[in-house]
Amino acid sequence: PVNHMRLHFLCLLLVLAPVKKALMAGDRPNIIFIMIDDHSYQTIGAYGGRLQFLNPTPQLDKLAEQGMRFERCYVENSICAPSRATLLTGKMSHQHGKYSNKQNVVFDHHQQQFQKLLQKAGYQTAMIGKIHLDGDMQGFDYWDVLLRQGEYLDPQFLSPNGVEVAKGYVTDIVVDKALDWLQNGRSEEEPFMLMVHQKAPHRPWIPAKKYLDLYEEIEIPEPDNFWDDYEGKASAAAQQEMTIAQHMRLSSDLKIEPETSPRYQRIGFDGRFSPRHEKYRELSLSEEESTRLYYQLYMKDYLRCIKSVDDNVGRLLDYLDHSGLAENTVVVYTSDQGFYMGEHGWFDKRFMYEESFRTPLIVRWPAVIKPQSVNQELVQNIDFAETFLDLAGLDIPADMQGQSIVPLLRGKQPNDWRDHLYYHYYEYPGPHAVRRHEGVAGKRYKLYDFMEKMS
Ligand code: SGN
Ligand code: CA
Repeated sequence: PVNHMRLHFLCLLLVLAPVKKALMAGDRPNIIFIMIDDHSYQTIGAYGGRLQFLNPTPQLDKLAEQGMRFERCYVENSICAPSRATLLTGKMSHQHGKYSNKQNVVFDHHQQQFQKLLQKAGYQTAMIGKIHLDGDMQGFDYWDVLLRQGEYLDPQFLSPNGVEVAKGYVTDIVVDKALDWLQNGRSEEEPFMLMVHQKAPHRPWIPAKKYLDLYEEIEIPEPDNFWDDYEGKASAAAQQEMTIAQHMRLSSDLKIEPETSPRYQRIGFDGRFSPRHEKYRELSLSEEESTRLYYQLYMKDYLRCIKSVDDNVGRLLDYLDHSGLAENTVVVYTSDQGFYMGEHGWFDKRFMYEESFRTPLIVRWPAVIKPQSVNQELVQNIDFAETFLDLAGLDIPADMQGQSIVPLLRGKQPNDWRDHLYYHYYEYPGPHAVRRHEGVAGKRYKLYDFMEKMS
């Protein structure tokens, strides 16, 4: 009987061996999480659309080509600080408490956050760039974050050493710091989680000097609904303050007029727009002509900012290739929310309409993800924290509200995947005057309710 048992045991081992091997592929991978500020899916080549002909993002397109592109990734509150608090906690705004950008709505850094759990499990954790949550970060071995919103030129960074100015263009600086940490700041013994967070292409859309003339001779196509009159929509659609026609500043936003406000002088517009001031000094345009011109200026500056973002993604990917880390490093590219590229005549975000509710998500993980994958499931920014914990092989706390997307990355189609998302935008009154609203969205329909009477 003993021999019999031994035989059974051996058979079991033989049967389990390939399963075990499959489980090992991609075990405790490194993670590089890249979060961009206000990057619309409409301006990523891999997402198709009307701007594809510009080839605006060759590096991101390559990333998508080698990995998985999510077609239905959404946020739960389309605004910066709440989205970042959701990223760290895996919870919706009403649970993590940072439901608005307003400074008197405070993020409690003492609460549970995924990076604290990763750190405890032996991951090396680092956070560089824009996080937009006041106060000292917790759970990061290394953190060096932009002060508040962050500036494009000579930005201030906050770290355990206090506030320091870094000279140069913010998009390059963030990746310089990230590469420096990868090369000199970590040990090779343990896996790492590195968060690389860009300020660009956030307002006021200041391009790097070398890209000031990029796309200059090109006419950017307007979206079909550029001249939307909001007829038949909830009155909130007409009551916002984010139209290209009415709400762009001629100075800091469009750079047609010289900037005189102390804030922008402080961050140093450094004369880079003087030729533009000359060019448009004597303009006399009809309302329609000026709206069209503003759209061109806005879109080109935004796309120029994206060019630097894309270049810098390339720098990170090159490092992974050359260091041999690429195979077992998960690279995640996303934004804190979507953005309007003239749809409905708008810039900015906040609405549960598709362009701002939805956000790009591209994941590359050569050891596991089949190249050129496209995923159509409903995923949301509440899923990030759970996904990182799952990648590290850790349990997901019951009070986190999302779901790990690792099964989707492995090419599975779980039967019990969600079929609806919840959304809630709170910041009214506030910049751009978007009314508070909440809603649910499935793959096909959305139901939302504007709280018109809130003051
Ligand atoms: C600033 C911008 C707004 C923008 C918010 C929030 N104005 O207030 O246009 O909507 O940030 O952006 S600015 O004149 O200061 O640029 S967020 O991405 O941080 O939520
Ligand atoms: Ca943002």
